[in-house]
Amino acid sequence: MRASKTLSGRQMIGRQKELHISGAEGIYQESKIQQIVKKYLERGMHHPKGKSDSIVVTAERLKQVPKIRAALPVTTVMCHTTAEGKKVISSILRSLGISEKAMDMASAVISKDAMRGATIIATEKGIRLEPNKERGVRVSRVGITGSASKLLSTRLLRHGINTDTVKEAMILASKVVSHSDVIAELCISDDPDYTTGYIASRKFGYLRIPHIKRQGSRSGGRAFFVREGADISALIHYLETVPVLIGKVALCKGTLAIHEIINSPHR
Ligand code: WAQ
Ligand code: MG
Repeated sequence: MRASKTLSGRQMIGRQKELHISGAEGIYQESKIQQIVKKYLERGMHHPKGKSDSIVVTAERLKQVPKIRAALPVTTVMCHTTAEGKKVISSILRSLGISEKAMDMASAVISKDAMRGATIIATEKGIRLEPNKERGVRVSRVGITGSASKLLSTRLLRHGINTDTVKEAMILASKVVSHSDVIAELCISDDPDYTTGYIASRKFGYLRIPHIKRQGSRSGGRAFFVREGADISALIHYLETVPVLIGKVALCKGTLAIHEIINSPHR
């Protein structure tokens, strides 16, 4: 589903600009489609970013058998302010070998107008690698099996975080970092009221970061940090079109201090 709004103003005579309001994707059994489309429409119609004037829903039958991948373990980093949030981001990304240049590029892209998709950034040189810089790369064809979804909900519930937002983000991140060329994903919601973001990596799992941005801020986005020399079109093909189902759930560890996480990586 993609919901958007057309902006036209005096500054844009003769041109129109599309503002991305909301998007969602998943893999579902045929019997669930009607229910899901209803939920997606609801989301596109009532969004804190504003009123959409176009909602496009596409349903496709999968032509490939989905690959089964494991979910990342979920941990919340202890973090109480946006200032602390900034420090947490740099220490995690630094521990993953991501350069200052690459971090600066990610924050520059994310603080601009929200893109529909994600930017791809080279881990050392810090340059952007996605071919379409306005749209970015949109991860799609990712879902979770029924049994894994139930177990995940039970585990998240113990920590009071069993929401669609957390589940969907963790499922997406598990697909993204299952590709060996992706070192990490940084995500900040573009929803003005949602101030918890995350960094996902094979090394540390899915690390939720409260206060990653100021309340009320409309900027947000995703950055995928990739290994130098990665085959970008193969990566984009995997992220956008290869169906992946999360079939195995990992531990949900609750809240930990940053030094506890960095000193005992998941793998
Ligand atoms: N593929 C690539 N980029 C995407 C996708 C996608 N499927 N969906 C969203 N984005 C990008 C796009 O630039 C959006 O503007 C931005 O990410 C934020 O998307 O555990 O809700 O859907 O509590 O607003 C994090 C949950 C929630 C943290 C993130 O993102 C937690 C969220 P949103
Ligand atoms: Mg959003």
